[in-house]
Amino acid sequence: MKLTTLTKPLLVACLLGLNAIAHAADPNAEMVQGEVKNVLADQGKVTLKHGLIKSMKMPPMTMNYKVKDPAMLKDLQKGDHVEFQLDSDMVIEDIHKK
Ligand SMILES: [Cu+2]
Repeated sequence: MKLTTLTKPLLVACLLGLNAIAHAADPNAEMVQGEVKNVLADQGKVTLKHGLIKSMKMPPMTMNYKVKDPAMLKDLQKGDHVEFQLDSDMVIEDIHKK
């Protein structure tokens, strides 16, 4: 899709708005079980094979997730079993090994 000069600023404004809503780890947020398939440190992302995420209505799958802080990736490696929490933008706000 080609973005017009009108939709571009709107899209940027929308993304900024979503960022403003992102907040600290919610103690009530769903803990999701997963397995690290890859660590994409240069992209600030991690590839996770995850179980059902009820709150997002997402079935089990393998996908890339962005982490809130790239430092969260430093102790993770392929094969690690983890638990993680997502914020409303589907960014990992908390992840740790089980
Ligand atoms: Cu997924």
